[in-house]
Amino acid sequence: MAGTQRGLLLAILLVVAGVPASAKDYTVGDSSGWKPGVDYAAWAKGKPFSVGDTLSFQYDAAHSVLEVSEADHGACSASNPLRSHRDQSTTIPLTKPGTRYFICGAAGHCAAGMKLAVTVSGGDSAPATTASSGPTMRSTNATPAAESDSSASGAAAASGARLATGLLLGAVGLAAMMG
Ligand SMILES: [Cu+2]
Repeated sequence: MAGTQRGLLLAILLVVAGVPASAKDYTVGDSSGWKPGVDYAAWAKGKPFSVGDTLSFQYDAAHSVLEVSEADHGACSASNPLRSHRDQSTTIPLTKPGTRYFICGAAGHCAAGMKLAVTVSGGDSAPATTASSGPTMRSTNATPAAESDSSASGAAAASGARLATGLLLGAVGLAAMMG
């Protein structure tokens, strides 16, 4: 009985600690989208961007999304983007902690407000939690499947749910062995 309770507690802890609470998709500027005249600093302020979330930029053909360095973000320089997107509907997966910077590449648009800095918090990342769970977890067949799911693509929400299921199955198996 005590072993079962301990196992259940472990299962709950694994799910809570190992999975980003729920992956969110943030539409940049909300209903305004990505265009001049919107205060994206105000939009971003207070939003709890986390690893596993995504940014969705919606814009027309006059605009673009350039991911740039902090310096280029500050200077509105579009000459050396890290990545550029022009598909008018751009989804950016937030895959690791840190600050990311985006501007529009059209002349004058960054100065007109099309600049965004997003600070992504990591919390306890799922891979680290899985790796530190020890050999018992790895001996179950649920865990490798979940790991390959989570690294396979940007479908973070779907794989996060599968990862949660995998962790839960692994923890239940562990609880059974401990009980
Ligand atoms: Cu623009």
